[in-house]
Amino acid sequence: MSGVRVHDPELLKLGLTLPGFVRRGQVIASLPSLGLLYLAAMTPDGGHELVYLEAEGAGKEPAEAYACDLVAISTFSAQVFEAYEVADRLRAAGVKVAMGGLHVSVESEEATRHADYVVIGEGENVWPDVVRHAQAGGGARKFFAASHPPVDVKALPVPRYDLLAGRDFNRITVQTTRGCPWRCEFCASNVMLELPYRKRRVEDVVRDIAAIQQCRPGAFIEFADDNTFVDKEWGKRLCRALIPLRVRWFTETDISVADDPELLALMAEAGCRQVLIGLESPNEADVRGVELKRNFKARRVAGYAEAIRRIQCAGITLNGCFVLGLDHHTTSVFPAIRDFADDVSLYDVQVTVQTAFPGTPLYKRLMQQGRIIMPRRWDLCTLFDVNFHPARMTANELRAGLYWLTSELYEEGALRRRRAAALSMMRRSRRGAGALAAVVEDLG
Ligand code: B12
Repeated sequence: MSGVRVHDPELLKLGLTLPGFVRRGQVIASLPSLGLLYLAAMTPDGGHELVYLEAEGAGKEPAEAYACDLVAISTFSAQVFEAYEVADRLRAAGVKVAMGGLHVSVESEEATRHADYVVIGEGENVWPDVVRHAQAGGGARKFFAASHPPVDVKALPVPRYDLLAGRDFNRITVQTTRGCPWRCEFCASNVMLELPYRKRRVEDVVRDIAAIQQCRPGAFIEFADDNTFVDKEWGKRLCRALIPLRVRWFTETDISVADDPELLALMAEAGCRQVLIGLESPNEADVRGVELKRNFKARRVAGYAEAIRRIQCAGITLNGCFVLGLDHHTTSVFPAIRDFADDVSLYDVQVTVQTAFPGTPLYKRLMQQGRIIMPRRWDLCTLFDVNFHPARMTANELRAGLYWLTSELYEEGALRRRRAAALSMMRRSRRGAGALAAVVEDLG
C-alpha cells in the first residue's frame, strides 16, 4: 500500500496549505516496500513470474493483482484495514493471499480472517515455505519466522530492485542494519525484532547500492534502518566504502553519532545529506523513562544543542523529531518545541503524536490504564491522529497543540528562517561550508 495516512480533517486541511508539510509529504509519499523486494529475492526457483504492485488505497489495487496466483501483502497498522479489504476482494476472485509485516506479526489472529497465509516475523527464511505450500495447494495457515533459522543479515541477497523498473520513486531504500539496541516504550519497529542489533557486511551494502545505481543512476538512497550508527567503527568503514560510489543518502540514527567527529566527517564525505534523530522533547524531565533499558534519551537531552551544532557543522542537516503527548507533557511543550527548534537552528523538524502501536510496551500500558480512546482503531495509528488520553492535558488540548505547532513550524516564513539559520551554522565551519551547495541542491 503506498502513500501517507492521516485522518484528522483539520490536520489534512493544514497539510494541504503549509509549504513545509507539503514538501516533506511529497518526499516520503513515494518509497517502495523493501520487505517485499527481499521476499521477491528469496522466492524459490520454479518458473515463478514476479511483479511488484502498489495500491494507493482499498479499491485502487491494480487489475494485474487479480491475474496472480499468490499475492504477498505487507502491512503497517495505519493501512491494515485497507489491506484487508484488498485481500478479501482478491480471495473472492480466487487469488491466494499471504500477509506479513509489522502489523500482522502482532495481530496475527485478526489477519487470519483475511489471508490464506499469515507470516509472523521477518520474512526471508519463511517465504520459500509459503510459496511451496501455496504451489502445492496447501490450506490456510500461519507461518512463524521463529520456527526457522534466524535471518542472517550477512547472507541477505540483493533485493529485487529490478522489479521497480518503470516506476517513479523519490528515494530507494537499502538496509544497512536491523534493529536498535535501545527499547523506547513507543517504538513500533522493535516489536518483531527479538534478535539483537545486527549489522550487514559493508561490501554487501555497497553491492546493493551498485545494483540500484545500475537500474536507477543517481538515485537518492534512504537507509531503512532503525539506528544506523550504533557501532562507530563499523560506521566509519561503511562511509569509507560509500565515498567512491558518489551516492547521496539519508538515514535514521541516534544522537550519539555526534560524539565522534571523525565519523561525522566521513558521513558527510560519503554523501550523507540528512540524519533523522528522535530527540522526542526539549526537556530532560519529559523523556525520563521513555527508553526502558538505560534511560538513554533522558541522559542525552542536556547535550542536544551542542550535538546538533556538531552534526550540522559537519555538513549534514538534521531532521529533529519530537513526540507530542508524553506523560510528562503539559500544554507548555508546544511553544517549547517551537522555540527549541529555532534556538538550535534545526534544518528540518518533525512533530508526531505519541501513538500506541499494537505490540509496543506503550500499547500494553495505555490499555491497562484505560487510556486508549478507541481500541483497535488501527487506522488511527498514523502518528498524527490522537487516539489516547494524555496524562497532563486533554486529548483535545493535544490536538489543538498539534495544529498550532504544525502551523508555527511549517509556514513559509518559519521554514525559511530555520533553514537559513541552519545553513549559516554550516557556513561557519569549513566542512559545513563545503557541503552547503550539495545540501541545498538535494534537499531544497
Ligand atoms: C521506509 C519506511 C516508510 C516508507 C516506505 C514504506 C514501505 N512501503 O515499506 C514510507 C515513507 C512510504 C513510509 C510510510 C509510512 N510509514 Co513508515 N517506515 C519506514 C521505515 C523507516 C523502514 C521500513 C523498512 O523498509 N524496513 C525494512 C524492511 C526490510 O522491513 P519490513 O518492511 O518490516 O519487512 C520485513 C518483515 O516485516 C516481513 N514482511 C513485511 N511484509 C511482509 C509480507 C509478507 C507476505 C511476508 C511473508 C513478510 C513480510 O519480512 C520483511 C523482511 O524481513 C519504518 C521503520 C522500521 N524500522 O520498520 C517505518 C514504519 C514502518 N512506518 C510507520 C508508519 C506509521 C508509517 C505511516 C503510517 C506514516 C503515515 N502517517 O503515513 C506510512 C504508511 C504508509 C502506507 N501506505 O502504509 C511505522 C509503522 C508502525 C506500524 N506498526 O504500523 C514504522 C515502524 C515507523 C514508526 N514510527 O514506528 N514508511
